[in-house]
Amino acid sequence: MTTRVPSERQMHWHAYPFYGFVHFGINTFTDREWGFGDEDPSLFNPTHLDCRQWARTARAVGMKRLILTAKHHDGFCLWPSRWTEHSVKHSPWKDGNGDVVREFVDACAAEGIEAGLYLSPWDRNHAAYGQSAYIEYYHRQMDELFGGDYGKLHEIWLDGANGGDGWYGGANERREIDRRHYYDFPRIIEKIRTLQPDAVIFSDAGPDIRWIGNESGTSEPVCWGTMDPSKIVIGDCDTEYLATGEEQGTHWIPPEVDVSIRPGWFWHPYEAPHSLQRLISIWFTSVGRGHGLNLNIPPDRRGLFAEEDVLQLQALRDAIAANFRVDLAQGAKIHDLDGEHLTRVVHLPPRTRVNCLHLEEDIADGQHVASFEVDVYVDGAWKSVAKGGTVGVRTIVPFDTTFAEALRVRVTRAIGPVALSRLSLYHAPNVPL
Ligand code: FUL
Repeated sequence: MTTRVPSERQMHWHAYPFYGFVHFGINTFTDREWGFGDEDPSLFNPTHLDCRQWARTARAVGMKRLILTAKHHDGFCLWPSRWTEHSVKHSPWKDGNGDVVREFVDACAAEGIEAGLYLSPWDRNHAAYGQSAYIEYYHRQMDELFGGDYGKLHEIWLDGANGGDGWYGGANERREIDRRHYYDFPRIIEKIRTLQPDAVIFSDAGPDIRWIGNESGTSEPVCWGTMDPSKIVIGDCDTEYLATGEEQGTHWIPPEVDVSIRPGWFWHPYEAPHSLQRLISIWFTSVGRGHGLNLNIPPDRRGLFAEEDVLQLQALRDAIAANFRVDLAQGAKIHDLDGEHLTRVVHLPPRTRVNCLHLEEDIADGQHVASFEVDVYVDGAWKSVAKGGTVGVRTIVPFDTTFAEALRVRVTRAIGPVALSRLSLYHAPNVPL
């Protein structure tokens, strides 16, 4: 079987492209983004931790999944791991008897959303980091988290960062690793497959989903779900390659856009959520291009999503819903023209206002459209309104509002037979500026 088409696991992931990241941990209390690893666990003390509020918010805004940082680079564990003292068990929260991961997975289950976990390979607390003993420690932690005690997980997030310096059990030094071999990612991936066969695995190079190559929520109009993972070293990769994928790539490894609702990944008292306009733009360059949108909402020191973040998420949900209320192509007369590639024409009532086109390819056999153009028929002539790149799972193309009596999509280059499975047309009030 060819690997240039999505697996069942990936098809499930494609069906639910909007989900949330939850960066929470010792950094929430120290006001840092990358904790050094020497933080005192007693600093971890959320006053009103309520994972149910996270999950309820996520469900209400249409997110299908949440992914929690069980351990970030500082090494502090949000569950009482047997294998380290650097965890919630030495915090005042619930007198050291609490388990955030447990509360998190229970809350997701109660709200009917999927749970995923981030377990940072880089660990600035662990004395053996850089040696093989640390890798065994990482595997023991995977056994704890993924082995079944916390139920079924749907996404495992493998981070590639490594900044070198750290506390490392008091050594307080720089530790460079061989990024190509040290973690032995193939072994880690094999273990996750065994323990959590339904989970999609994220890393720079997949195996199921890849990084888009930036953390600002942007993407390129030409982006292939296919790539060649052997060209990527996790944590040291060509971000331009990740952004476009590769037309003739050997594997289907579609991108996830990970971005925070605020400037930082962790909560900081002086930061505020992005504007609604920016969030709308992010939605269009992620979900609107067929990618996953993993939107981070950092709980505050109470252990709650901040009110202003929740309001912004609701505003985003409403803005997007308003866009796609009426499909103007529904019930319209549509015909295809023969030619080297497909041209599809949609006939509209005179003076129909349009500004947004939604296309999808049937990806069961992979994606084939490499470029297309969009024209409208108005005042007796065809007028070009947009040029597009790949279509794939989904591409939603906003353009300047115009009257149209007809609209046509001309595929201008394709790498295989084109099967457009959806063409919808909107007059959307909330498009990127
Ligand atoms: C990066 C990390 O270094 C950031 O802190 C954050 O967790 C982001 C999602 O991934 O690699």
